[in-house]
Amino acid sequence: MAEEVKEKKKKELPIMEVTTCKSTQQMLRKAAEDGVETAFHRAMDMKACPIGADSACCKHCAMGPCRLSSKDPYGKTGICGASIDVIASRNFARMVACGTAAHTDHGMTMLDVFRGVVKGEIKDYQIKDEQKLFDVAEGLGIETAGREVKEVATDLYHELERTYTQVEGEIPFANRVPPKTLAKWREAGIVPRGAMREIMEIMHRTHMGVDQDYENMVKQCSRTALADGWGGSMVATEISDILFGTPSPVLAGVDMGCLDEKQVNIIVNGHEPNLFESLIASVNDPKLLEEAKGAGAEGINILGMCCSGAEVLSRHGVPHAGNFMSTEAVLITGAVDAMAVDVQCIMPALAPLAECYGTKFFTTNPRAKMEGAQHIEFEEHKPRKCTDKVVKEAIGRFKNRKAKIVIPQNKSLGIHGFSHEYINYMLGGTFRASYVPLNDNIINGRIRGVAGVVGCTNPRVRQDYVHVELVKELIKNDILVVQTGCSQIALAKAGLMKPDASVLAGDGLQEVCETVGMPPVLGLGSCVDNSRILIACAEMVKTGGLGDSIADLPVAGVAPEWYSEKAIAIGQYVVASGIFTVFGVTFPTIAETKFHKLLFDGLEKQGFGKWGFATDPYEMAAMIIDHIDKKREALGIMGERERVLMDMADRQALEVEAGEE
Ligand code: NFS
Ligand code: SF4
Repeated sequence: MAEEVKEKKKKELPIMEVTTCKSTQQMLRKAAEDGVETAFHRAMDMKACPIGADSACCKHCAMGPCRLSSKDPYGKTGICGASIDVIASRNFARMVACGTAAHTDHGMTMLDVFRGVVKGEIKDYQIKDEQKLFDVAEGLGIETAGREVKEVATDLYHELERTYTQVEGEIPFANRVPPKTLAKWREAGIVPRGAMREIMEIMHRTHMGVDQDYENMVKQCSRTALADGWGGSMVATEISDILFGTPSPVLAGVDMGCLDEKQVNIIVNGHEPNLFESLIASVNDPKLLEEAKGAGAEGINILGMCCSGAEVLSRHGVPHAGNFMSTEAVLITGAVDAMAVDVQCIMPALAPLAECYGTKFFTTNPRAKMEGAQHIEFEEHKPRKCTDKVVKEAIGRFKNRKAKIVIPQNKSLGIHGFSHEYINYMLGGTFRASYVPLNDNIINGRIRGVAGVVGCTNPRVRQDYVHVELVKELIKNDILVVQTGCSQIALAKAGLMKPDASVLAGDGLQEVCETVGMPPVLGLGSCVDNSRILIACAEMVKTGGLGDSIADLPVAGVAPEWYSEKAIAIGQYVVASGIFTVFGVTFPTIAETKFHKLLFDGLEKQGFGKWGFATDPYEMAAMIIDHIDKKREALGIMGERERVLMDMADRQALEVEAGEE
């Protein structure tokens, strides 16, 4: 054992190569001193399985597991006779199903809270945004004139529940889809029924011996993924806005410098805003504040991580400590008194790591327990019971801090909280809120197009590097960038959420940003808030001048450092909605296969979007710019636009800069 440890120490983690996040770099150096390891270390020690990476293996039954050859994918089949296309499409479908399940279960939880509030059973949350409640209800054809909030909310609850449960017919928000896009879906038979039904069907179809046709399987992937994007995720966003408030721009700090040694530091890591909202109430309780002061603290400092962090950052300006690949690093500061987690993207490594630093670590959701963590169940009916306990435990740890505390002094202030409603208002003004100015600026070429840059970070690529370089390249080429999730946090740390970051934009985009006073990169919130991007796209089509379906728009999506199955579900609904979507890191297909060609080419020919893949940020940018120009060309708005790409000298200068420290 001791020898094994020594063995590991010999292989030193090349810190500068694995992350560009300054705080994470500093904490990785501390990790070496403290003798702890992180996912970066484990990724160095464990090579990704090449057959798995190509999705060329199947363990769906006990005749297998079977593995095909990546080099000669059609050279053999599984024992049952499954070809590479059957195996890879089935694996892909299960990723879509799992990602969709994650988002829709979260959305349904929000809807459960909403129902409890409407019925008066849950008293700790209220309907905060009545205007939004009425807007959403009206959009779904629910009568609002002269009716009480409670009546409208009850109808809305019942209507939205169909998103999950209905066994036939189209989900409610299908009515937000531009008519031509919806017609395309109807023609292909992919308008989703309830998410439960679609996920069930995928699980059935991916069982051995059911759907053995990759094209048919991809249809069900689209249908299920659409039940996420225009269903579960959209409901999560809309209901969270109704309950907790629709975001509008707010100045907030991001990065580990937001930790404060003199205060009790509590981090929430996860995805469901209700836990966070209750913690906010707890830390504002004078009794608990008194208790913290009694323990010698100046106050209680709460910070977010990952996606629920991105939501409260957007809604309330709560500081954010970092993205997915910093969740371990932040514990290494020793400054975190308690970390409470709920669901999704919580590394199992966190509990033992927290123990090394004496940080109290709590799971809170009945769905997500963890060995080595203390479970304090969060109940929607008595949310404060859980979050008050977390605060008290954190105060206890503050009093008995033993770990050495090192807080990286990096903190970026930026503007967050751009909802699709706010974009409307910001560009159009109070009295003529609309997307007309956005469309006009795209048509006149000041804005070349819009890219949604979203998704995770992944220890297989240099943390934040691809996000940041890609976004810089895009805005330089006058592409307005909208962001969510861990990607938004990467760019916030890099300082691009400030209005004065518009100096990095091309002349056209810069002019628009300066006129409106907005940054060239707009943070929209968490990953379920990608639904805000869909709604914005639908608005752009409705506003006119940019074609009559989402597939006509000069827009693109990209998840440059993705890791999660949720990302695959998102990618598939973005593609099915008509948008070109580029992924980095790795892609679970083999390029010469029919299944791959369908995803990367065939779908576009059928009138949908398509997938793209690249690992280099400049290559990604070039692909996106080309695609946007192709769409502009087709719309007849190309004008005199020209591409400004980094030349070789620029890139070499950059690499030198990155290599030194
Ligand atoms: Ni999205 Fe959020 Fe981050 Fe990726 Fe995970 S936190 S839901 S999955 S890693 S962006
Ligand atoms: Fe092998 Fe077919 Fe069973 Fe998969 S379903 S493990 S390919 S025999």
